Amino acid sequence: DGRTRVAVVFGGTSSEHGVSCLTAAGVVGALDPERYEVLGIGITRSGRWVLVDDAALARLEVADGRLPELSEDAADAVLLREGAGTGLARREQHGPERSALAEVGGIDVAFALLHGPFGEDGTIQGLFEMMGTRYVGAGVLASAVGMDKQVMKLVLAASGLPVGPWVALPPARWATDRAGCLEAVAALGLPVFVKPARGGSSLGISRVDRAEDLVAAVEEAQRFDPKVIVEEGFVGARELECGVLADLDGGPATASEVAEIRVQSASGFYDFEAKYLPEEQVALDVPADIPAELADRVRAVALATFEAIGCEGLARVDVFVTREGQVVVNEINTMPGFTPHSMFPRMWAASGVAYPELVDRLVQLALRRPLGLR
Ligand code: G1L
Repeated sequence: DGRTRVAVVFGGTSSEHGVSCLTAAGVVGALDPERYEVLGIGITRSGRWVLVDDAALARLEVADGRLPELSEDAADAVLLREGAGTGLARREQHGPERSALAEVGGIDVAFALLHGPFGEDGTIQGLFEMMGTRYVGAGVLASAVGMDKQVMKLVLAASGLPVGPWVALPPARWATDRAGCLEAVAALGLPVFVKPARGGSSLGISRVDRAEDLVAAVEEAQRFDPKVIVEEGFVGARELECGVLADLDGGPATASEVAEIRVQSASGFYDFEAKYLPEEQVALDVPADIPAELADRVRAVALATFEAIGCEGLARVDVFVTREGQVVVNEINTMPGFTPHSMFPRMWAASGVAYPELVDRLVQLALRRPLGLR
């Protein structure tokens, strides 16, 4: 009917299933129905791919204080033929498999709103590449680099960007050279932050203030990723964020107003609890109350970070400002929180780009993107 067909892939098997559903509701609600036809593709908690009709999309909202969730009752409508990690084991229980490639034809552009492995790590982007489907946001490589904190730091450091000291603990090294690992970590001083290398959310992260707590913290992080990264904890640093958006005409990307996260949580950092539960403990200032000179430096670092990893579409860059005033990149997030109330949309709203405009711009960017090598 002349409208652009937009597939929204959401849900997923990760801990952030509900957040993804809420994000899908935001994106779908922002797409102008006169210009866009939405095709909802859900991935249930157990990993089944299902078609989500308009009525079911409209029901994706917070009810009784609970995040939305995809129903497991829906019939399999879309299945990956070879769906590594996406519920392949359950295939037999749910009847004959059918190919996603056959059933989801005619998509002009896809949004993947999925968290963690098989979502923001480049794998679903690779699936889209192989299908010949244009998609919003970072490509395979930038997604994978942005997901892996060790590789991210290597790329940023090699590009001359300021990153804090870190030690990566791959499982084999931890298993065979524990003393070497502990020695390398000790050189970082205390406190340190111990994180799953490819976490994405804040699960499995801990702040370690005493050397004797390190092993337990590493083992906790390993529950989420066999590869762990230990980072110097910047005591007294401010946490700032900046949104980056690609240019529609292929020019240089643009950086948003800078925001600040002021944490008052017991654990002393912006953790999973602070992010999703008690609003009181974390203050979000959009824009941040900082000198214009500092905001300009943060924006410059954010744009350089976006370029360094070869990002496309959008990204949120999180930085520390040390007590000495140096801007250090903490991380780049190629799939930032993206409900209308999340930081990235709020930073762009403060910069004059409202949520529906933001979503529209992302779709238009994806439509203009050439397929294949760019
Ligand atoms: F498609 C975009 F725009 F690139 C995009 C995709 C995913 C933006 C933001 C997100 N974020 C999420 O999907 C999530 C925060 C719900 C999980 Cl990573």
